[in-house]
Amino acid sequence: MKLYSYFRSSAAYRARIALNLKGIAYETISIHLVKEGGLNRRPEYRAINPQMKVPTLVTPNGDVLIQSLAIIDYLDETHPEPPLLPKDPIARAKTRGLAQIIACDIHPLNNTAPLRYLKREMHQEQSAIDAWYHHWVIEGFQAFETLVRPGPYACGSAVTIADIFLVPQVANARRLNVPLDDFPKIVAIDAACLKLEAFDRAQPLNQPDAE
Ligand SMILES: N[C@@H](CCC(=O)N[C@@H](CS)C(=O)NCC(=O)O)C(=O)O
Repeated sequence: MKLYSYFRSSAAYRARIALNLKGIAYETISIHLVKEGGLNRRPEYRAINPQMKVPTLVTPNGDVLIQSLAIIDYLDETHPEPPLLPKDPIARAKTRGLAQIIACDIHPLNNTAPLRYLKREMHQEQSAIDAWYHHWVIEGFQAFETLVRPGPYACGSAVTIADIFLVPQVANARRLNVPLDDFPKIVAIDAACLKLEAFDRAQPLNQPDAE
């Protein structure tokens, strides 16, 4: 498989964790999201992923998959071990709910494209952009923190998509100096996950394109 990735992209980080958990070998193709206004905006990459975001996964058959959640679902369906969701429908829905706090309600407001728009098109000061970033992370993390009981992972003794989505968001929050003192359960889950080789190997600084 081929993964179009950028070391700092938390959405690509999710896909890297899932690939590692499943033991799937993959080639990383780095797409620099900052250099020259973002190499993801070049026509060559747009032809692969019209949304011009990472990650993009290319399967051995040449199928091109976009969106980290869809990619992770595909990996889970085609490589069922270890499962990334519990079997029980209620537990599955709760696990998906946790992952979606991050995927749907934190990350879309806070990733490169909206932050760049706030700066360039809305002419906001960096301090206002930082406040925006912190606000949405803290609001989402407050809900996540209330809903979990580390066991040691977000949904018990097995890693799930809730962990796969949480750990990259925590890395981003740390990079942007969001205080995590009010989130001891999140910090504990993050630490438990990062002890696993699959998470550690997926970390931004362990990527071939890390700067
Ligand atoms: N919902 C998408 C989000 C993908 C996304 O926003 N990726 C960011 C990096 S984390 C990106 O490629 N941004 C570049 C841009 O939009 O210009 C997913 O889960 O895959």
